[in-house]
Amino acid sequence: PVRVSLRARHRNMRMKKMAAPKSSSAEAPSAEALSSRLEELPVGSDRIEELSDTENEYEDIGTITQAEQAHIDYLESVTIPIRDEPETESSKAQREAFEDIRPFLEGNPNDFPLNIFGLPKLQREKHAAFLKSALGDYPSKFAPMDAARPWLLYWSLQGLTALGCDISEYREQVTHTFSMAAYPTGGYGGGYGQYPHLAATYAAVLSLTIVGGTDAYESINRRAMWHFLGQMKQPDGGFTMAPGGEEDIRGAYCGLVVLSLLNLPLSLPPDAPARKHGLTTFLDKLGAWVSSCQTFEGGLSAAPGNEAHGAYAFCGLACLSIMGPPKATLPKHIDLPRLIHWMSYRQCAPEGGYNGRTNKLVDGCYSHWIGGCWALAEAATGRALWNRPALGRYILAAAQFEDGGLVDKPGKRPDGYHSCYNIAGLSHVQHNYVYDEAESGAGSVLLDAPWRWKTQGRYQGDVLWGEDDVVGQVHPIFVTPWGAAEECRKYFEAKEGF
Ligand code: FPP
Ligand code: K
Repeated sequence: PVRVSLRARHRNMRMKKMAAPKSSSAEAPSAEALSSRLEELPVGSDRIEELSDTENEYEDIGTITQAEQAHIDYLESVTIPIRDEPETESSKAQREAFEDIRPFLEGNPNDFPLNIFGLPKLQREKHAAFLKSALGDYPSKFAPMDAARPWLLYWSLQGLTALGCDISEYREQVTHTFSMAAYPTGGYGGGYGQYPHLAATYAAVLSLTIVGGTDAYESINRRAMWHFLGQMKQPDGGFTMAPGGEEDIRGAYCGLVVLSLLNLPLSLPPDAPARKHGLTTFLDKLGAWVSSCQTFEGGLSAAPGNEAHGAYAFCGLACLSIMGPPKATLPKHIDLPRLIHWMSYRQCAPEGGYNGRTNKLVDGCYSHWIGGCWALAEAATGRALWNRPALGRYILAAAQFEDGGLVDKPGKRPDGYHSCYNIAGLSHVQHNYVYDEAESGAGSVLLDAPWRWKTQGRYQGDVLWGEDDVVGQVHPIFVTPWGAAEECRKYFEAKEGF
């Protein structure tokens, strides 16, 4: 393997303020010089090469904490995976992406204020301002996003609450927006008059859950929702995303989220087409259907026969974790050793963030899609195999956009999606959740597994973030602020019938 050494330049940045470089000749090699040296390395060789020797560049600052040392050790130990002989589009993209990311791992190109570990601080105010700007009216260039409006609201609301912002001022507007997007025969579309879709429905129900309150809850037509979901349930056990639409694992997850949050009956409505095929409940054949999405790689795909992908893995694991205790449903339907193997290989070195699938690039959104899988897998296996500080480091150092909002990777523009899921990922890194059988779930036995999670303090390993960089707790299944989903479910449990 070609080994490159990343120096803990974050720490050096801090030193720089205190002590000038010894001489200008000791300046760190430029990024261009580094990449040309990387080019010169014999491809596929097993030579170990130290590329960036900036160790003696600055005065030492003396004592460093254990956490700082762990950070430095990490930077110095990471190895770029073997580069295969043939240059391919993927290998080229990987190399170019790494060169874009590298300066952010080694330094602080955005000139953000640094935390005590030498990493950029969480730019809370800037991100909040960015997310707030996505609530309200949109400029005309947003027209192609019209069908995704529920998502825009959800990403902003979820991101803002995780940043600690009070979103109650949006409650009325959000309730009004979704009362217009509700389809008369059930479910939500992107806006007034649009056909219903399970993704829009998921984002709408979660948004209403986040703002909470009787008006928001009561704006949901649960009886019509039950009928709509009954139309989505397929004879083979899965769910389509829309009437006549594609059947994929998003449907299985979104469908169960809505059933569980709104405490809807598990039996299929009388008019559900799947009844003609002998199915009687929403759970019939579902575990086996999700199981058939696990691929030879160990991850889960959108539908049987497709490629394993992080976003679909989360949907599948979360769906199973709604069906019952993860300790029971995951081993029953998933080959866990294979899954864990695949998940652990999604964490990119030396970037620290996750990619979504084999041979693809790190992207901040997988901080949630894969990062969020670990608590679920851990509830089933008792073990997690991920480097939480490394992911936190990618998010803080490489995924924060200079002017606010978070990104896929340096060089990309921020958006609500990447902001929401980077922040959720940071939350998964920082907080522990455990599934507790003894924890009183919801009063009802219907899909009560998601209500048995409890928070269990902060990550106890080496941290790279200070108090200022800690985001809020997020429900591991619903991806809503801790407590909001519980409120919603309780409200509907207290109601008789629809
Ligand atoms: C690959 O895109 C991405 C997908 C194939 C789908 C991802 C799906 C989601 C993010 C959402 C699913 C969840 C719900 C709840 C609806 P790409 O090829 O651009 O990215 P890649 O190179 O990282 O794979
Ligand atoms: K992508």
